[in-house]
Amino acid sequence: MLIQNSTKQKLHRGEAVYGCFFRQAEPTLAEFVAMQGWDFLIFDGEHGSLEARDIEGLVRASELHGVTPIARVPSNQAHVILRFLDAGAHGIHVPWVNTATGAEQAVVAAKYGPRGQRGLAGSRQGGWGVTESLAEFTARSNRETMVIIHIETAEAAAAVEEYTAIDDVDVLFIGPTDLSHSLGHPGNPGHPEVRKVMEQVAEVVTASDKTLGIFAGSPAFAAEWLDRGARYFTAGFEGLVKQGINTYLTAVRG
Ligand code: 3PY
Ligand code: MG
Repeated sequence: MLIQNSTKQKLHRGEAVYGCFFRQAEPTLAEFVAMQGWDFLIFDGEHGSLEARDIEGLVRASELHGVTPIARVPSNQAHVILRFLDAGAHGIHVPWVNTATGAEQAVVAAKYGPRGQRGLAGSRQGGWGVTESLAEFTARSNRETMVIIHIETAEAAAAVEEYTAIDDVDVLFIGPTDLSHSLGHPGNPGHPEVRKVMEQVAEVVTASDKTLGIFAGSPAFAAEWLDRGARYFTAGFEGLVKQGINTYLTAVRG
């Protein structure tokens, strides 16, 4: 299968995209989740135990239903990013890069030359060299692979202007939970100080050519940030299941 990133295409058309974090090493469950109509799924190798070897089956489940498979990698180290992308992910979420230099390192690890230095071999992402030549694949992969960088510490938020200058970063993504912790209000992203920093980040990103992304566990929060210019939204699988179960049990028990 030739990698084609429908989420990236939608963002280029200015459309909003919606995805879901997923951290179970269960391709069948991932397939069911993919069938619900998401633009993308993010397989979580940070706050989850997913390894590159788990990603392959999850990517297949996603591709089967035209949903963009993205991996949240545990760090920006080149050998880590390489394994998640080679397993077939169409993009990476990179958490906890607190400097623009760290973000640039992630881009270099994710892209082939001349932009980057990703290690080249016939891997799953490139159809093992069967579907097209490696030369064609490197160009395609550079075009289709997305890089999403988290802004989730006070240090990163203060440097956001520098992040907007990095070529080939597609999305600058606010992580409200880590940011709340970093700003001294753990687990309270609604605190006015946290809100203020998120709004400052949003202003800088929306004035640049990068897409603003944010974790939005509720439709109301997503709608508010759509108005603020965000176009890349994520929710979490467990949070949505919890809401569904609570709504059901509350209704049936009166
Ligand atoms: C955060 O809120 O810290 C995130 O990383 C969202 O996924
Ligand atoms: Mg985070």
